[in-house]
Amino acid sequence: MPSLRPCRAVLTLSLLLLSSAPLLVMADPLPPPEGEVLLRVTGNIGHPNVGDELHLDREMLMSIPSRSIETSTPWTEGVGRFEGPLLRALLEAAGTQSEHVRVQALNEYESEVPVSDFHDYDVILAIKRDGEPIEVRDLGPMFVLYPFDEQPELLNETIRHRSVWHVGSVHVP
Ligand SMILES: Nc1nc2c(c(=O)[nH]1)N[C@H]1C(S)=C(S)[C@@H](COP(=O)(O)O)O[C@H]1N2
Ligand SMILES: [Mo]
Repeated sequence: MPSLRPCRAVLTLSLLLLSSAPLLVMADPLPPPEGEVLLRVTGNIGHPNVGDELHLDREMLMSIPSRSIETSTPWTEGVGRFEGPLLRALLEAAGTQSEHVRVQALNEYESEVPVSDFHDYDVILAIKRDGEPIEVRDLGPMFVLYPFDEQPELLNETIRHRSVWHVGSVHVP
């Protein structure tokens, strides 16, 4: 009966869509960290790996889409080659929706950063300088780095306040 064909097609299509839907919605959640936890993403996140938080060790941080930025900064000497995960990729890995995040330092300094910055600029959590880990007595273990030399308009007070050093956690409201 030809009139049944569209029904079967619709049924087949629905089954296909249903079976592939979870893949479209959920990125692979990251496994719990094995090494020392350097960063915690807390609050409203869709992909936690320890309780309701996302904990990352150095290896996991380096596995997130990253880039290398050659730049000078107001806080470091000369031009460095800084490397680390892109903040927009980190938030994607954590599964966040919010328009702002609070980047928190180990020493209690914190700053609210609009997520739009991470799409407008290649902002990274710099975790290496010239191939070497960044010591806590410098700006480490990680600091928020905007590509200052590529976009000199970033050298202003607002962006300096968002350039958190000694980052330990990111809170998603
Ligand atoms: N961990 C940490 N990060 C920080 C700060 C801080 O006190 N602690 N100060 C912020 C502020 S307010 C500014 S302006 C710059 C500091 O830049 P400056 O002191 O070299 O002007 O770093 C930002 N990042
Ligand atoms: Mo400041």
